[in-house]
Parts: sequence; C-alpha cells; structure tokens
Amino acid sequence: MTSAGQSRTVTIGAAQLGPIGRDESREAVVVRLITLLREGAEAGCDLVVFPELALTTFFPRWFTDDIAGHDHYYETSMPSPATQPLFDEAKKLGVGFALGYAELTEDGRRFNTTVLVERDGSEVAKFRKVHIPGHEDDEPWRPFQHLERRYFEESSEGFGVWRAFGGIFGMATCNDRRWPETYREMGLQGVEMILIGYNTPIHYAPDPGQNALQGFHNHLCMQAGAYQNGTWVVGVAKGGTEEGVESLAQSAIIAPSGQIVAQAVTTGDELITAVADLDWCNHYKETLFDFARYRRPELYQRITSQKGVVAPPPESLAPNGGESS
Ligand code: CDV
Repeated sequence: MTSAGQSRTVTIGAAQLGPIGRDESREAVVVRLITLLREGAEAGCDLVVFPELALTTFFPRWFTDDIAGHDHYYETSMPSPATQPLFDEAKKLGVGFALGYAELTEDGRRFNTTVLVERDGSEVAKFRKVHIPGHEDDEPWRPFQHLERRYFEESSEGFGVWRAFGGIFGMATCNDRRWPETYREMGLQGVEMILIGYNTPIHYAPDPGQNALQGFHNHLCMQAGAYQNGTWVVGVAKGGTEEGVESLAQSAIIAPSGQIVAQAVTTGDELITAVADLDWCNHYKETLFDFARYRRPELYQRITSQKGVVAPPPESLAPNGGESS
C-alpha cells in the first residue's frame, strides 16, 4: 500500500515467442506480437514483455565476413513502418510493452536494445545490453555460432531504472541476467521490477556439460537476483527450435521472495501472467536486504576496481611456502 492507501499492483504478461524463421518477415512477426498483446489486454495486463531480438531470427548464429551483410536484421528507427502497428495497437488497448530488437544507430553503432513503452504509447526508456557473450570471429568448429560480440557493441550506459507503471522499473538482456552486478546495480536504485528477454541455445559449445543445466541456471540466477534485491523479475524467452538450433523456453515471472509465480509450459508463442504487488518488494528491502543498514561497500572494492580474477601467489612463491603461521 502507498501512504495514500492505494495498492500498487501491476498485471504483468510475459509474452514468450517460439522460433522466428530466417525468411519470416517483420510484418508477420508483428502480427504474432499483436496477438499476444491482445491476449494480454484480455487478461488485464498493464505491461506485456517480449523477448530479446523479438523481430527477427537470432542472426548472430551466422558469420558474415562483412558485418553489414546482416544489416537487414537491424532497426534504424523505432517505431518503424513495420513495428508501428504494434505501437498503435498497444496505445489503443492501453497496454505497455517491452520489445527487444537489434538497433543500428545513425552513426553506425550496433546495440542489442530493448525499448520500454508506457500504456499511453510514450517511450519510457531504451536499454542496451551490457554483457555481450560469445565471440567476434568465425569459429566454424561450432555446430552453430554465437557471434554477438561481432554484431553488437557493449553498452557503456549501464543499468538505469525508471519510474513507470506506478513503480520503479529496470531492464536487462539475456546474458546480463547471469551476472549478480546487474541486479545489484538496479537494486541500489530501488528497482521493483526487472524485465529480461533472452535467447539461450541449449547447446553451449565451449562446455556442453552445461547443456542439461540450462533450465536450472536460467531460473537460478533470476530467482537469486529477485530475492537478493527484493524485486520482481520477468524472464521472457524466444524458445523452441529455430533454424535447427534448440533454445530454452521456460519463461518465468518471479516474485521478490525468489519464488516463480508463473511459468511457460510450451516452447512456442505463449503468454503467462501474474498480478505483481510492487509493495511486496518492501518485505525484503526493509528486512534482510535493508541495504542502508547491512551492506558493507567499503569491503566490496574489488567489484568495481578489478575485472578478472587475481588469485593469491602459488604456494611455492609465498613468503613462508604457503604454511599458515
Ligand atoms: N543471447 C544470449 O545472451 N545468450 C547467452 C548464451 C550464449 C550463453 C545467454 O547467456 O543465455
């Protein structure tokens, strides 16, 4: 409850997508998005969240010598003629949305971007993915590639939060969800709901031993991020088998307790919803995770001053041969 006594609930929809084929037009995809948006409106949603790169197939799986060879997968404006019908329908229905897409800026920069739009059609913010996984160069040994580091720049804008939908909202994209710093950066700004789209292939070529754990790791990091920061987290997949590559589905809406309150059961287009009480965040923000009372930032200096691991010297080089005194 607010001091004025109104409850602060947001009816949230996670609009999971199934595969998008290489030859599927944006117009056809936008029809799918509008179908899910209308379903969300019927369910009373204030906000519907679509996945990462929700307008095209996941093109970083293919190498092109000339990066511009993939330019047709990027948006040079948002909205564009192809996406305007989604913006129009959302405004008509009074439903906000978050949409992931590949952004090519006027000055030629490439970002993996999500736009957040309010119920009246106004843009709240754009978020550009911070942690860009995968590789830069052709690696033909892989069954399929993950060339995000070739096709996207790392954003240096960080993790902002914005007042919208009656609360404090933040965004992250796919690989960002695996890093605790993502959630804590927003937690320190009082975030109450984090929106995360993802494309996660089941096969992880650098260490296939992780394949069977993809579903576990997906929920593990988002549930931990929610609980440790007292925030709602909405994780939305593009799942299913796209151009021969199987990707994780299991979209989920996670409460500030860390519990999953809704989860997708298919690997295709599917809307899941939950009524999210933003005031529930305070149970955690004002008790176990009362940051102002309990955090010890003076002891966390390595987190921002150091990038890689600096281990203690090997025992043979230690002054006393590694013996404890
Ligand atoms: N789109 C992604 O960021 N995918 C990564 C994969 C490559 C590990 C992820 O973290 O799910």
